[in-house]
Amino acid sequence: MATNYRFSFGPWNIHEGADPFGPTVRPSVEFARKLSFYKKLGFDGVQFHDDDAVPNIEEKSAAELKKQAKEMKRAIAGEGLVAEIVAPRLWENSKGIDGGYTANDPAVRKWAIERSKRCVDVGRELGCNLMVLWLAREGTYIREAKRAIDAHHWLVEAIDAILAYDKKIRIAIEPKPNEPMDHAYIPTIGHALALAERTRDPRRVGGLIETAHAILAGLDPSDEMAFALAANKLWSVHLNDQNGLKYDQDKAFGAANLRMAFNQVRVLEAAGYAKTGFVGLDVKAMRTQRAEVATTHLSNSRRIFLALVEKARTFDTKAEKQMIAARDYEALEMAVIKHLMGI
Ligand code: 3MF
Ligand code: MG
Repeated sequence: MATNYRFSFGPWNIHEGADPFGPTVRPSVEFARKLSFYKKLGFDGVQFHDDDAVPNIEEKSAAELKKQAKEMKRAIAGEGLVAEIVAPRLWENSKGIDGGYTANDPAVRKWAIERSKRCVDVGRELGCNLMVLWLAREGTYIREAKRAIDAHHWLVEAIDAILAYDKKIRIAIEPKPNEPMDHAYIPTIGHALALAERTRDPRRVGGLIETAHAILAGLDPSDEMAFALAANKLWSVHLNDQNGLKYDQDKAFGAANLRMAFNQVRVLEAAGYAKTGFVGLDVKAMRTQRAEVATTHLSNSRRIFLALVEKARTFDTKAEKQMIAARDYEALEMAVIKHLMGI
C-alpha cells in the first residue's frame, strides 16, 4: 500500500544484546555498517545521540566537533539519509550519575547545560534542529534525595538555556515514568507539555511519545499521542511494545498489544502525522537473536506499522458511525476484532 510515512531509528537499536544480567552475545556492528542497513530495511531518518555523531564529544574542541559532525552529515547523505533528531546522552557520563539538569551539585547542572549546547552544535552541522530530551536520570531513587520543587525549576532553567543558545532549536521531551530512576520527574506527556508552557518559548518545546513508556506509566499510548497531537506538539514517536508493567522491553511494534498498536496508528492517521513527523522506532532485538538476523525487529516493526495503516484505512467507517450513533460499543468492539483478525 502506498503511504507517505517516513521511518527512522537510532543506531542503538542494532546492539550487542547485553542486559543487566549477562554480557554481550553478538559482535559490535560498526557505525558505518549500521548506516548501510537503513535504506535496505526501509528507513530514511537517523536518530542521533550527540556522541554517536561525535564520539568522545566532551574531549573535542569546538572546531573538531564541527568537523566531525560535518563528516557525519556527509556519511549519512551518502546513504540517502537525513538526521531526524539529536539527543544529549547525559546519562552515560559519570558526572551525571545523580542526574544532570536536576543534580544537587550546581557544577553538574552547569555541565549538563554545556553538554546540551554541544549537542545543539552537533545538530546544527547535521542539519537537524530537533533535540530530544529523554530525562533519564532527572529523578530520584529515594524521594528524600532531592528537592522536587527546585528540580522542576532547574528543568525549566536548563531548557531556557538551550532555547536561548539557538533560536532555531526545538525540543521534544520524551517522558518516561521510571528506569533508570525509581521516580522520574517527567513521567507523562502531560507533565512534559505543562513544563513546556513554563519555558521562555513554549512554541519550541513539544514531545516525543514512546509506546513502552506510556504503558509503563499505566496509560494508553494512543491517548498520550492524542493529547500531544491536539496541541500540535507530537514532534516524534518511539513506537515499540511492552508487556505490562515490567522493565522497559522495547519489543517490536504491535508484538504484545496489537489492538493498542492499531489505535496508535489510527490516531497518527487521524492527525495526518505522516506530513509532519517521522515514525521513529525504539526497538531491541531479543537477546536470543543470532547476529545475522539481529535487524529483523526493525523491518518487522515497520511492516506491522504499514499493515496497521492499511487496517486503519479499510475499517468500515459507515458501519462505525452507525454503531457509535446506536451506542452499540459491543458491536463496534467485535467489528474491530474481526477487522484485525481478518474474519
Ligand atoms: C530509554 C529510551 C532512550 C531514548 C533515547 C533518545 C535509549 O528508555 O527510550 O533510548 O529514546 O536515548 O533520547
Ligand atoms: Mg525511546
